[in-house]
Amino acid sequence: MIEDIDHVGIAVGDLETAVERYRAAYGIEPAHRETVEEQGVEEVLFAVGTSYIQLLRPLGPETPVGRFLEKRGEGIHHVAYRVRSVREGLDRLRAEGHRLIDEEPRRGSRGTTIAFVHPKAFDGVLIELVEEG
Ligand code: CMX
Ligand code: CO
Repeated sequence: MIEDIDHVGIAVGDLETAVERYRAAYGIEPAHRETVEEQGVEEVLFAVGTSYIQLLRPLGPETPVGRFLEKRGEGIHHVAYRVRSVREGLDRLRAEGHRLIDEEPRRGSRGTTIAFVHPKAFDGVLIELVEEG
């Protein structure tokens, strides 16, 4: 069901500094910037091969990334797998007995459809399913 790594989400305290660091160090330019209120983040995407690096800034302390920064500090927040259908992916994981965060597909950035799977289900890694469009 996994077609590709869509992105790796990285929680940062200072988004502009992190973006500049990536630009200067790796010689890459941001491909997309978006605020996703429903997820409580502002994100910047760098395209790398068929995937993205997603730098995440929390919109406030009481958001998933805000709580993560408070408890764990900066670092990898989640891994996103690209799938053909998020709905089919959720159905499959639910049928296999895995703990989901989102029971229904939601709207992500870039017009994608997304859903999150609980980190307790997969070895302490928060997983996001991403479907283009
Ligand atoms: N990766 C791995 N483990 C994580 C985690 C993460 N990103 N965030 C929390 N956890 C762990 C905690 O360490 C904790 O473990 P213990 O019970 O062993 O201490 C447990 O999960 C519960 O953590 P918490 O801080 O009490 O829980 P939260 O209220 O922060 O909820 C989670 C955690 C994963 C359910 C919540 O962050 C969530 O719903 N995430 C999905 C949405 C999201 O992350 N949006 C931002 C990204 C948007 C995007 O990519 O577009
Ligand atoms: Co993401």
